[in-house]
Parts: sequence; structure tokens; C-alpha cells
Amino acid sequence: RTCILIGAPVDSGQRRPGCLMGPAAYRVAGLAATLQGLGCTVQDRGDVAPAPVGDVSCDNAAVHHLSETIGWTRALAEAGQAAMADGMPVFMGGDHSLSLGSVAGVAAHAAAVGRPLFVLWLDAHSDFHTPLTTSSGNLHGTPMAYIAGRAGFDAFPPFPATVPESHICLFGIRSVDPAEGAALYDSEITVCDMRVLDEFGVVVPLRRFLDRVRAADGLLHVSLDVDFLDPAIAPAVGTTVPGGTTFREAHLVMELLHDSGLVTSLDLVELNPFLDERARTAQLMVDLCASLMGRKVFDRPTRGFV
Ligand code: DIR
Ligand code: MN
Ligand code: MN
Ligand code: MN
Repeated sequence: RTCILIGAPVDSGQRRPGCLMGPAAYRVAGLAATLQGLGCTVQDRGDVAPAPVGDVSCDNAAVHHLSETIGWTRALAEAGQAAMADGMPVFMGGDHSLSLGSVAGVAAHAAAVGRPLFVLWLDAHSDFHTPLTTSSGNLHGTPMAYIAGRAGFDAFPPFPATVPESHICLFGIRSVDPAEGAALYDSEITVCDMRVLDEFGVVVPLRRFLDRVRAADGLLHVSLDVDFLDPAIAPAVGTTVPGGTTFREAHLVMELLHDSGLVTSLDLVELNPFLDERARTAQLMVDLCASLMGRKVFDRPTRGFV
């Protein structure tokens, strides 16, 4: 399998500088060598730069860095679509606004090859704001809404092929703003919030979603936000929320994703190396990526276990 690393040093989707150092941190932490050690062919395409975009206005005065975000969206969509033709893109972020572009590129590819796209959002947040509903003005809180085709993204390139709500699963969420909650409540999006994971564990809800992807012969994009993890194990993120997934839960999610064989693209987002402690968060993200790509402590037969 070929993994294509795409650096996305996006820092404009929120207000705490540092995510731009994410791609460098993943490289220093040895992401490429780790994937090679698992038998992947790895191509690092370097860092993407935002496309030039002139001033764009927005009816919501809170929104900041709109043109820059649109520039990233264009450039990353192009890089993502091209990478999908050659292997599995791994977008090294960068804040979560990069997914406006990464998923747009993946969706364009899916439409071109006539396969349905599914999206698994591993995050403390639902990121279901539109540029018109966000009160923080931070566009990293909006990609899920763009992907699902909500109105309010007029200034952005039209999303290539809206992902149906029934193809979207939010997993691990525990921070939803009122405007997002109201819109989610009226949607068909699968919401596996922490209450669901506390009650059923990660396995049953995740398998249920993966079964749907498999039944539809779908492509699966996974978007991994650092704050999916509990802040005690992953401090390097600007928006920590207590009560996140544990080390074992997160690895189990990755292992199940690997076993499914369904994942076709991946975002690693919101890592802020400036907030890290001796690179432990960057290292954990690399290790999770390794589990997703097949690292196992022991190669056991799956018969009788799954
Ligand atoms: C919050 C934070 N809902 C906002 N969103 C974050 O600003 O819209 N997403 N941190 O990952
Ligand atoms: Mn997010
Ligand atoms: Mn988040
Ligand atoms: Mn955030």
C-alpha cells in the first residue's frame, strides 16, 4: 500500500498559533519511517501552500481569516484529489479547517470513480457550524457542515459531492455548541458521543458504522482531531476537553479500522507542538497512525476473536 504524506501547515482556522508546526513535528517524530516499517511505500509530497485568494467578505463579523481558509481549501482539495489516484493520502495538519479541503478533494475523487464516500469524525467537537452560525469565528469549527452540504458556504468553492448525512459518523464528541446541536438534532448524522461510548464501548458503535461502509462498497475518510483523546494523554491541542478517549480505546479504534480494510484517506489535525510535553502528543498520534496501518503487538489469528 502507498501512503502519501501531505503537509498542511494550516493555522488560520483558530486563534492559538502553533498548528503550523504540526507537519514538521510528524516528520521529526518519524511518521514516514514508521509507515515504511509496516510495509507501506511512503511518498512525502512536502507542504502545500494556500492558493492566492482576494479579500472575501462575510455577513458574520466574528469570522476571521476567511480568504486564507478558502485558499487552503482550494489547494488541499487539489492535492487531495491528485493523491487519491496514487494511494492513501495522510494529511498532516494543521488545524481542523484543513478538512474543508482534504475532504473536498477526496469527495471529488469518490465522485469521479463512482464510489460513495463515508466520513468518520474522531473529535471532541462536532465541527458542524457554518460561517454564519459560528460565534467564535474559528473556521476549524465548520468542516463537517461543509462536507454535509449545509448552506452558508457561498464564499467557498462549491463542495464537489455532498456526503449524505447517513454516511457520516461523529465519534467521541463531548462539546457541541447550541447552534450545532440544533442542526445535528434535525439531521441523520450518526452521533456516537461519549455517553454512547461509555455505555457501549467503542467496538459496537464503530463496527455498526463500518458495516454500513462495507455494505455500500464505500470509500472511508477518517478525520482524527487530537482532542478526540483525553487531555491527560494528549495535551498538545488548543481546545482540550476533559473526558476524552483513553490510550487503549483510541488504539482499539485504530486497530478495528485497520482490520476493516476500509480506510482510504486520513487527516491528522489540531496538533499544536508548541503546547506539547516532550513531543508525547506527536508521538502518540504517530503510534495511532501505526495502529491504523497495521501495527500489532502480536499477530494473532482473528478466528474466534472477531
Ligand atoms: C468550537 C470549538 N465549537 C468553535 N471547535 C473545535 O469554536 O466552533 N473543534 N475546537 O475542533
Ligand atoms: Mn475538530
Ligand atoms: Mn476538536
Ligand atoms: Mn478546535
